[in-house]
Amino acid sequence: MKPIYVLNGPNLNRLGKREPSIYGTTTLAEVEQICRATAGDRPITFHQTNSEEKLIDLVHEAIDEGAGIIINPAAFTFTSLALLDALKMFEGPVIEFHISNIHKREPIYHRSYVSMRADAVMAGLGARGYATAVTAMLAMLAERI
Ligand code: CA2
Repeated sequence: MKPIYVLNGPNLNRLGKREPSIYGTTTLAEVEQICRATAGDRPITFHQTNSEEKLIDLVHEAIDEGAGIIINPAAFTFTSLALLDALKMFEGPVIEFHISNIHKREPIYHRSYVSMRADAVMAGLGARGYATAVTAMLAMLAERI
């Protein structure tokens, strides 16, 4: 069975350690456990990188090996046409995920390039919302069979 790729962009390795009022106290290691527990038999390929190049390489890997992508692109959401181009090459479902509600924040956080490809966009559910994203992805994959 092909895995769901859960990809996380820059600074999310600090999750749970900084700005708990915005991002909460759950760490990225805990997020990974939550995703795996929620996915059941469906494998999860989980990564975080601070590098735009590495994030694009991971999307390329998912193009060859992944069933679906859940991506929290962090700041690359608002800057990276290269990431958008890579995601456009992926044929399966894509969920754009943000821990915080980006639309409640400053205007620079309102225009997402990734949303131009994403099949669904989730924001503001906190770190535990990753479980909701995995559940939604499982349903999206089941509908495709
Ligand atoms: O809410 C989200 O998930 C974000 O994608 C997180 C990004 C931010 O640039 C987006 O606007 C929204 C990254 C925020 C900075 O990273 C931190 C991670 C943990 C703790 C503090 C900051």
